[in-house]
Amino acid sequence: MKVTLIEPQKYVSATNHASTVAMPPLGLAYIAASLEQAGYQVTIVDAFAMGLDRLTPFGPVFLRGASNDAAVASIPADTDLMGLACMFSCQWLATRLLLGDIKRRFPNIPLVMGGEHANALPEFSMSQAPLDLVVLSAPSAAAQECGFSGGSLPHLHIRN
Ligand code: B12
Repeated sequence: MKVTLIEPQKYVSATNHASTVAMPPLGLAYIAASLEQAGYQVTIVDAFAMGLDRLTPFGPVFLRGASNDAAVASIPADTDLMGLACMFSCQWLATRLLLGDIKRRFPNIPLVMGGEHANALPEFSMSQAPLDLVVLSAPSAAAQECGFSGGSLPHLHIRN
């Protein structure tokens, strides 16, 4: 099974130092390692790293990273599952746009989200974006559950 993990552009506020530092996607790296150990083939599309010097105005702030079009174009056409994280709720306004772009390009491929914002507001997130699954906890176990078709899936919030 082929899984693509996507790191979106990141929110940057010129007046907030905590948002201007480089933020390597450690969470996605953990998920990727766990999936690879379980035998999945993983591709990471790191839109933030693909455009470190690219700042795009987004309301009163900026987004740093490659465009959503470039990120979507980097997703392998034969992927079986796509996942990304939303760590900060302030990031959600931008991330939900990327989720829409991904789903328009891959309407039949399951789209999964994890991370702190997803855990805090799973139903709200699913109401605002075309997510198929939200991972609630124990993400390594949950990420592996995404590939299973039956049985108990205690770590997932699934669209009915
Ligand atoms: C380190 C940290 C930072 C670092 C970021 C470092 C980095 N590399 O990303 C810095 C200092 C930059 C930072 C900044 C901010 N932070 Co901060 N930060 C944290 C902290 C303490 C740990 C995050 C972390 O790296 N965890 C370790 C990694 C390995 O875990 P992870 O990324 O969460 O990934 C795991 C899961 O989420 C999941 N997962 C991740 N991705 C995916 C993908 C899929 C598909 C799946 C299935 C699962 C999955 O699996 C991973 C492995 O277990 C958390 C608190 C916490 N305990 O989570 C707050 C936290 C995320 N931060 C928070 C906030 C509010 C901020 C700021 C807005 C603060 C501010 N006012 O400036 C800024 C925002 C920056 C921005 N760009 O706008 C809040 C977010 C709350 C929210 N709902 O928005 C948190 C939750 C703290 C809190 N309780 O308030 N932060």
